[in-house]
Amino acid sequence: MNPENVNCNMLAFQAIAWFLKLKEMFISKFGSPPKFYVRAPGRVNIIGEHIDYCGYAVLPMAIEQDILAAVEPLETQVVQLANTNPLYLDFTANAANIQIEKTKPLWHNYFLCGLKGIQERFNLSSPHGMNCLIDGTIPPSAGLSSSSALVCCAGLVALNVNGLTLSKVELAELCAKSERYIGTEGGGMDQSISFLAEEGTAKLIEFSPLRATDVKLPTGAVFVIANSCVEMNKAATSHFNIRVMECRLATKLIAKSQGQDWRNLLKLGDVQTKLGVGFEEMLTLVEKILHPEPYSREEICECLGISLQELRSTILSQNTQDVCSFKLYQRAKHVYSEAARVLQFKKVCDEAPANALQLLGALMNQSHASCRDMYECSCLELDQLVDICLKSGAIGSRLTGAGWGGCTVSMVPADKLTGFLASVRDAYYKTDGQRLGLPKKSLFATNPGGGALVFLEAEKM
Ligand code: ADP
Ligand code: NG1
Repeated sequence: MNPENVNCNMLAFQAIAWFLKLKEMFISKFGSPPKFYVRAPGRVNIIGEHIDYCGYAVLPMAIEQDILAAVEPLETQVVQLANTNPLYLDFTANAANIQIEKTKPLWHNYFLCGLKGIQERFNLSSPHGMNCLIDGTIPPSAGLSSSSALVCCAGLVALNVNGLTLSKVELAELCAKSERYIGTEGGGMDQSISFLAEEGTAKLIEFSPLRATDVKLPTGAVFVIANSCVEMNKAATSHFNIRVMECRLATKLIAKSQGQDWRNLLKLGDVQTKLGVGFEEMLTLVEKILHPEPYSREEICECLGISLQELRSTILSQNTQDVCSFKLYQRAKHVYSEAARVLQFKKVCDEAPANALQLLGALMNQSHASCRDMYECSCLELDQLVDICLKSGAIGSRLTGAGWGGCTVSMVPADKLTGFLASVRDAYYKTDGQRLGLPKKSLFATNPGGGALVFLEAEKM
């Protein structure tokens, strides 16, 4: 038996032990065994940050860490939710009357988003209830999409509890839409990769229509995730939605200046499509039309010829109603340059030239600089961690996910991995008492994992 087989068997053994533990917990909680299980993975975005909601392609891969649900459908409409993590308290709801809390949402609200999405899609008047126990290994609020994995898991649970079917693409679109019930105006990358991922390959995810294309990552390099240990909950703050609104406003100002139907355009990608020009032309337009100084609400209203009341009611989201100034130039510069970098990254992966690692690393580094300086979605700890990763041997390193905390992703030559991990551990984790216990879970190499799955009690082993 070669070491690879031993590793495989170890993993299978760990998975079986994990399921047995979950099943035992389920029985002690609900008094009967689960009928089926659902898993939905988290993801790491390799490049393409904060551009999915502008309509542009992104390049993520699923990770091994996931959200797992053990489920027993009920004939009644009672939904009983429990979690293996005692920090996430039990919750009971009526499937026919789902209420989602938006400000500082508790965990069960993400689950309810998935349920509500399925119910609305099929217009279910008497949806089935369920007993459901959730377990999760994705670090929360760390930019690895724990919230979307939970929403996707819930969507797939609700689909099966009600005996319905949908394609993976339909599920991804539905879950992207339903996560917005929580209040964040995300773009769909996380839910798409959670459903469309395939083991062994990263994906280029394109929108409208949604599609996923394999991207063969370069041989000779390993992608390493490092958690800055700074948590950032998107739904509990307005940072994320402010960026979405800034992009929306930039879209409208650029569109209006070009004589386009600005009232019906929401995404920076839409205005580019309308104008039919390339990224360079869009960047030149940004220079020409927008100014680097922040825009006040009054100036925006004047440019668009609308009242403050109209700005608030027709353009701004609920949690950005009182924002007074918006940076449009910087955000648009980031979006158009980042969207171009994603396509360049894919091209280098496809063509695999001799200097592929250098080219890809440079794109990742440019992406981080743009997130930090133009999009302002980094933070001190993330910048410090990126620096440490580069000094420890990474060829490219950047924040991944929404930012303002969370994780970095670094591309490291395979033969330097051991030294890299030791060096980052010493420089970032061992220097801080609070991070000291975390390096094992917070610093790890990752491979492209598979997408969401349902398996019946009898199939799981
Ligand atoms: P992320 O970047 O990981 O998606 P968010 O801040 O958007 O971060 O969402 C994190 C929230 O998702 C947590 O506060 C919690 O409510 C929910 N969540 C994450 N993991 C779990 C889990 N294992 N069980 C229950 N809820 C979870
Ligand atoms: P995370 O990292 O899961 O908070 C968020 C959005 C994505 C995308 C990224 C930034 C949601 C559910 N997810 O991801 O759509 O915009 O930020 O690239 O809103």
